[in-house]
Amino acid sequence: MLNRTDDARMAFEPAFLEIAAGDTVRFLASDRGHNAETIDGMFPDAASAFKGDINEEIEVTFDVSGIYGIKCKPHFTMGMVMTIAVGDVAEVPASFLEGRLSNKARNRFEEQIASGNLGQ
Ligand SMILES: [Cu+2]
Repeated sequence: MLNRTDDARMAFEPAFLEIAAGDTVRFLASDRGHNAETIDGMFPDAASAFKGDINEEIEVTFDVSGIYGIKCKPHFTMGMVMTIAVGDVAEVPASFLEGRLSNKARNRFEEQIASGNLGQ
């Protein structure tokens, strides 16, 4: 969770992560004023939502394969989002980007999906 990366303001780094089912991700509060939480409708049905507090470093174990959209709540509309692909994600479900998203968040998700070569 960063105020600035090499090419973005208010961003997660990395913005896209591919992990195996059962892996644990630690969200680092490298800069202050950010959090990490799931976005409703953007994670597998069988998985549970999670929500870190502002400035909280959380560890999340991803047991359910699929694709997850993560946001920083205060900077969501500014596009502070990341994508985590858990297990073998052959394709991003059509519903992934169907929810209400700001243009910046949508653009970043599209970039993240493209960087992962997941197809859509
Ligand atoms: Cu933030």
